[in-house]
Amino acid sequence: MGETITITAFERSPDGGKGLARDTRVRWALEEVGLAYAVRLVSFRAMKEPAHLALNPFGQIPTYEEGDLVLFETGAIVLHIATHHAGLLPREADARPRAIAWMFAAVNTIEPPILEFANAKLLEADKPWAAERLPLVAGRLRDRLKQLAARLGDGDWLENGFSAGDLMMVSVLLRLRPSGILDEFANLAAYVARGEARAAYKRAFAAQLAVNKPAG
Ligand code: GTB
Repeated sequence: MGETITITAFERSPDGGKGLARDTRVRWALEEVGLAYAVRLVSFRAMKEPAHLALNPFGQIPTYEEGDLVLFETGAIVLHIATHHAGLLPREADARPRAIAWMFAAVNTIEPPILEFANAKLLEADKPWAAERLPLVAGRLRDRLKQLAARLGDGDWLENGFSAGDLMMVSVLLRLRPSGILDEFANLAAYVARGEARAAYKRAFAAQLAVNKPAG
């Protein structure tokens, strides 16, 4: 460790800097543990060129470089940061893998139905079957959110104290806010707001917004 950390992010994010692109969760993790980082901005075209494909075979952002280490996949990047720096994973033998389980739950159980829902609304809206499919997809998403909301209950975080599991889960849930579905689950909406209220999240959000701010 001690090497310069460089991540990649959209030169121009399609959301205009609302924090929905996945570099935000990596910036947030770095801010939580107090690590400085550099950002290399890439265009959509550059992401598909060999230099970037060498960093991420899927031609996506974010990537993470630290000395000889090159990583892609935000779950792996956040886990790497959390493993090497205090503040994002509990030290207790059983609490640590449980926090990591929530990271996997975020990307493997909650994010897929959110993406399916987003795709159904945005990419498939003009298909003749769209009106029939959307309620099915929304129903599957609500089922998962209901389960998550039941587990969270009136807790502040998913386990005892904020962890990388919460960082990933809040980041994943944030994408739902514009749809209104998040607000159907009052405790999940409050949970996301708690994440956004953290000083480290605010710094991460501000940094990605600064990239996307219109000139002038
Ligand atoms: N599983 C990977 C990870 O977690 O790292 C997924 C990475 C990923 O989807 N990257 C997206 C990307 O590079 C950016 S975040 N897309 C370009 C491409 O595939 O060509 C996804 C994203 C983009 C924009 C918004 N937005 O504007 O609202 C939200 C989310």
